[in-house]
Amino acid sequence: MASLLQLLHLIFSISFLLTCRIATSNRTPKPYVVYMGSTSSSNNEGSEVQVAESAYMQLLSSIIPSEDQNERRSLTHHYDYAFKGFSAMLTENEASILSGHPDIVSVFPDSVLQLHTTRSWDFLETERRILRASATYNKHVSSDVIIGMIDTGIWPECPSFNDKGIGEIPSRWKGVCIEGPDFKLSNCNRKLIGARYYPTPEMNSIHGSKMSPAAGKTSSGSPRDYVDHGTHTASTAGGFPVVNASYYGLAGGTARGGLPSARIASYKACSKVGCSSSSLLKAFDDALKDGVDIISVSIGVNFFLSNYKNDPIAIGAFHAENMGVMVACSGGNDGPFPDTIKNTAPWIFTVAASSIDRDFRSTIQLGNGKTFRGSAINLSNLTKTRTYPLVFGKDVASNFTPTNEASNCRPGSLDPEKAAGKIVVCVDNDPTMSRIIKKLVVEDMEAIGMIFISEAEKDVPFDSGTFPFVQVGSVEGLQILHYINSTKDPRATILPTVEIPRYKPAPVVAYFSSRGPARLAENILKPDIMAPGVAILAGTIPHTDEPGSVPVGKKPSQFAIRSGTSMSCPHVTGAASLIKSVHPGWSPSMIKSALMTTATVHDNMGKPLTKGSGNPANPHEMGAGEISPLKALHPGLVFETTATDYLRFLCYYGYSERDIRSISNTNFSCPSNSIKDLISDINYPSISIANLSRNQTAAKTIQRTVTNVGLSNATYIAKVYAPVGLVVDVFPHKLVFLKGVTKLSYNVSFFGKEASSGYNFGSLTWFDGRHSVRTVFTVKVQ
Ligand SMILES: *[C@@H]1O[C@H](CO)[C@@H](O)[C@H](O)[C@H]1NC(C)=O
Ligand SMILES: *[C@@H]1O[C@H](CO)[C@@H](O)[C@H](O)[C@H]1NC(C)=O
Ligand SMILES: *[C@@H]1O[C@H](CO)[C@@H](O)[C@H](O)[C@H]1NC(C)=O
Ligand SMILES: *[C@@H]1O[C@H](CO)[C@@H](O)[C@H](O)[C@H]1NC(C)=O
Ligand SMILES: *[C@@H]1O[C@H](CO)[C@@H](O)[C@H](O)[C@H]1NC(C)=O
Ligand SMILES: *[C@@H]1O[C@H](CO)[C@@H](O)[C@H](O)[C@H]1NC(C)=O
Ligand SMILES: *[C@@H]1O[C@H](CO)[C@@H](O)[C@H](O)[C@H]1NC(C)=O
Ligand SMILES: *[C@@H]1O[C@H](CO)[C@@H](O)[C@H](O)[C@H]1NC(C)=O
Ligand SMILES: CC(=O)N[C@H]1CO[C@H](CO)[C@@H](O)[C@@H]1O
Repeated sequence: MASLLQLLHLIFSISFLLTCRIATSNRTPKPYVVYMGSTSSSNNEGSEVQVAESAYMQLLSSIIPSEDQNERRSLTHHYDYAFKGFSAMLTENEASILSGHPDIVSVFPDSVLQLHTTRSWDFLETERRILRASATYNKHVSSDVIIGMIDTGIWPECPSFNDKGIGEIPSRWKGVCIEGPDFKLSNCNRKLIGARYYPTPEMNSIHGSKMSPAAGKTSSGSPRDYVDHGTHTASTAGGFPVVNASYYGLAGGTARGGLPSARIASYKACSKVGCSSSSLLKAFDDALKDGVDIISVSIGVNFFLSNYKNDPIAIGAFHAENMGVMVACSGGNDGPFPDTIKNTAPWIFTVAASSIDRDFRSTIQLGNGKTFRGSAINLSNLTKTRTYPLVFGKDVASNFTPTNEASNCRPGSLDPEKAAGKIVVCVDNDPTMSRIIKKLVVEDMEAIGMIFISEAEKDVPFDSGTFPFVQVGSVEGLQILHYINSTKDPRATILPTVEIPRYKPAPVVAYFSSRGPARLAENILKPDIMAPGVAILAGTIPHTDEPGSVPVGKKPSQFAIRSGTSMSCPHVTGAASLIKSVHPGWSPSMIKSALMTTATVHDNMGKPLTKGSGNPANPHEMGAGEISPLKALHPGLVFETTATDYLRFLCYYGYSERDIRSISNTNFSCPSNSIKDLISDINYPSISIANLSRNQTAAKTIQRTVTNVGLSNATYIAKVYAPVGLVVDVFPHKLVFLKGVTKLSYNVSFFGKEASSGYNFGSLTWFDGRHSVRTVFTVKVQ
């Protein structure tokens, strides 16, 4: 009840906030981020930082009118280590003046980014396949890979952050463990080696009045996680192995991170409400200064971005990549629609989500004895021996409510008198209202349980706590509605959830996983890769004060089951850490290439990977395929994407040479013919051509360079899979790495005269008898 009211209150406050924004005059100061490009390498010492800070202050005082100086002459954050800039309160006018300043690359509103749990906030869980694999390597890998998690903080008491058997903290580590009222220095250890926090958007600050004590606890004055997102992602990426981990008996087994020996540094930049851009940038700057090796970001913008220069994740990740630090990001949960993939800059490792070989099912038993298997994670206490009245939402509508609203169980649409004590059936033909809200509505009516008919979400179980909740697809849903129509006294019960191990087929692309192509630059194929993101078990915070989350008589679970690309991203972070620990000298792009070219495109039935509908999945859905971390340790060849490639990308994308020089702190000159089509030529481990004209008399040629990281004197032969009509040639067809030769180039030409219109998907594989180096391509034929 309390949680429903909080939620509705929040929704109201957010719309109120938006209305206020629109009404604000352009003279009201608002938070902005001012981005000034790369630091010079000498800027990284303490005294230099102070110089930078005072320079920012001067810049600020030069544009703020003198009468406002006392009030507003202050920086919320300043960035000094990997990149330059600051955040401050500015009027629209001042922001516009600043953006014309020659030292400034961009000025953008300090907007709030979202956590990439499923679109309804009801994130779900993890998988053990990869994790099991890493155990083999634990003994002889260095344990000095440091993973920086930019997220909602950490719950240090979670057993995943135990440091038993882990060696001394690497001496190169410069990070700190910052204390708070509820976070002590002793909460850090040799596993959790750093914890910082930044101002986060708060519910309190959004609507100015106090929330319930539980919500108030999401204080930003400590590195502690009060959301659970950060604890869950950190334990997936680098958690210590915990035997007998389970969620009240479900998903039981050993829970561990991709590289159990990895160190974790937590940067809390987000609350439940989201993450402010200025805090995210500060977290990136600090993580790079502290000396992390890999950064994991399960966060993204939820609005259309017109530009990389206005995206704090793209900016932070660019400078990380420049310093040899990989950044893995979730691709978002806005699927199954095309053009929804987020975090698509070429220097980001963009992760899609798949299901795993484990499923959670709950049986619905109707009064007539018929049963249906639905998808559920419930802690319900209903049994087979008793059934309850079953009703469709529209049949228990409150007065004057449109039928469609009540069928969807929207807030305010049901009559508590009619719904109490019953199992309520709800549909989902209203995508703006998430199932967690519907569940809260039905629970609030004091109903006994809920059956949710959703073709889209039927395969993504949802943790409904102790409230009996089960999902079915439209076929089963129709039969249940028929049954309700067919009898005077429809009844049903929802049986306990059971786990179905070794579920087939798996992996399957998750319906919610955002799809390519990438809006900003279609000539880079996104997402890059896919990893488990449906019903993932990992560490959590003890949910003690949310009613209904803990079964009567049990202790709060230390593990939780969550879904979202938020959960798939740390799997890739963990896999990348494993590779980094075996190949410490590899650059981020080499690690990315290794994971992409060895990814699998087959499921556990040996068939081509599919999406929820059962149709084959394509690279806009799964990128190069599902990660295969052990194979990625020996990729044979890798594609190195260099700093120059990224700068050329910025030229082709259309940035001015002046901006690119600021961003990179170099004297880089753009190629004279800088057009978007040339983006396809960036040395990336996949190929995307956004526009292949049928009329073209000559083929379109793309160049790639591979680096041999296997034995010298290897000979690779190319094999192409292309759809009928699209002619793809590789020249040369054979790559011979003689002794001393590590890099070779080849050309791939695409000729589309006979190809079918629209997207053509295929692959090019180099094979030396031992390694398969597979690159996927997408070609849009016009
Ligand atoms: C794990 O659980 C099983 C059964 O509940 C028990 O027999 C076993 O001792 C447990 N192992 C550990 C290490 O706690
Ligand atoms: C189930 O648990 C709730 C409390 O969570 C209790 O009110 C209800 O009576 C229980 N139902 C059964 C059938 O045991
Ligand atoms: C149930 O009955 C109503 C009205 O009699 C009808 O409109 C609806 O289509 C029926 N639904 C099913 C699933 O039979
Ligand atoms: C750019 O070129 C100028 C003049 O040639 C030189 O003074 C400056 O140091 C160069 N800057 C960088 C970042 O290389
Ligand atoms: C594709 O290329 C053709 C000719 O090369 C051009 O006419 C067309 O506008 C381009 N379309 C897009 C979407 O770029
Ligand atoms: C392509 O060829 C067709 C037929 O020859 C012609 O009508 C059309 O204008 C051409 N389009 C372009 C972009 O050249
Ligand atoms: C490569 O060289 C090694 C030793 O130099 C030799 O044993 C091996 O047969 C060679 N392989 C090929 C494919 O030539
Ligand atoms: C690839 O094509 C470019 C021109 O399109 C040419 O300059 C280069 O030599 C070719 N590379 C190879 C390996 O054939
Ligand atoms: C995961 C879980 O706790 N499932 C529960 C669902 O409800 C049945 C009936 O009470 C329990 O036995 C299951 O444990």
